Amino acid sequence: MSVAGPLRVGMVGYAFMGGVHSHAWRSAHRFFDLPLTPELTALAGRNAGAAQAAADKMGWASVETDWRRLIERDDIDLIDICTPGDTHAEIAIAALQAGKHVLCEKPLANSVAEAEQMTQAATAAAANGVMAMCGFTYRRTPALALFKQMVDDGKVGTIRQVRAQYLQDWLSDENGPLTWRMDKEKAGSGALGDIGAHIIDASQFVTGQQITGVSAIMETFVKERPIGGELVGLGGRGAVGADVPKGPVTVDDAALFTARFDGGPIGIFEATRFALGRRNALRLEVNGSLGSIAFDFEDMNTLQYYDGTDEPGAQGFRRILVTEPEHPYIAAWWPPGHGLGYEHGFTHQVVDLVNAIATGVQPTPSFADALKVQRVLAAVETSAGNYSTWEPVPA
Ligand code: SOE
Repeated sequence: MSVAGPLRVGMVGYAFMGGVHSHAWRSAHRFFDLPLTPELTALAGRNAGAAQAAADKMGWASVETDWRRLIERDDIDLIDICTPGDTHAEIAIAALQAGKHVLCEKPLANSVAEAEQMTQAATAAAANGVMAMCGFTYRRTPALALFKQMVDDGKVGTIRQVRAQYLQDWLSDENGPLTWRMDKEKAGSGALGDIGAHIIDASQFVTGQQITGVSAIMETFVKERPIGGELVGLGGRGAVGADVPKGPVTVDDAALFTARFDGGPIGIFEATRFALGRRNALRLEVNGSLGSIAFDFEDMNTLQYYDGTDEPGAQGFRRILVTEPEHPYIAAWWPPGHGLGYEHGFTHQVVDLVNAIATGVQPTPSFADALKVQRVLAAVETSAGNYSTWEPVPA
């Protein structure tokens, strides 16, 4: 266990993301040797009672009812933003200007303009050793990290095609309640920004290339939903029935687009919350001149690899069980074959962020990286609103 100095964290928000971030802050230094030991110093939430209950459950030492207090406190080094997208820019910019490191949930912002301002604040802060990182955690799933290593090692040769899907089904029930995630003002967009952002980031991460243009369609299948009712999970279960008042859904339920990358590949992307039976299928496949690699988060401890140079008659996809100590992040965990889960990506995110802060090296994905994702999101919306015309993504 590390005996390093502390990294005192203040977290804003305490729902699903707050829970998984808390787990990561609590556990990272218990498995990895870290140069700084995270301390769960304060949690901020507007409802004092609910925030205190969350802090007690998740292990936070104190509570504030205004996030600005976290930033004023001199016993806090890092602000972790786990709130809806409409608050990211204000909190992140204030924190960075006050000299606090920032970890911000994805997508970075609700608009390109906000993301640009956040990136400017991050660049200015970085000159003083203050770091900012965006939470595209799937990069830190060992199999996806191995995917990138194999592409970088030339295992697929020249990449020709990218196939990316993020399939969930928690909105399939039309009587599932209306939440902030279906409100454009709060969430920015629907499936596109929430989960499409992950596959945009993952595809740019593994290929090392940028998307240069898109042609898109988007759809909102259920245009209004019941207000209130008990939220179960993300909101798809525990439907509230047809006889309560309804409010408008102002975001997309599904977003599909084709894309071009700057190194030559073409790509096809699909983000939906209506793929009944697909609970959390983040899938990514790359086909190259020498081989193919495929990943599916519903089988997250494995990677499929097709080596086109194998001898004829012995060719076929091989299933790599990504649980060996040679694989990214695995040496700190369990013996081969025992497997990791969703939460471990967040723990690895803390590990990489803490190391970056201690060494003064910019962590990735930086706000500038997340701004590139934001530009793709904006281009998808523009194209979809314009009968799928080709929409260039500004470099
Ligand atoms: C909901 O779709 C969600 O919680 C996303 O917001 C997360 O980023 C993803 O990891 C799981 O699904």
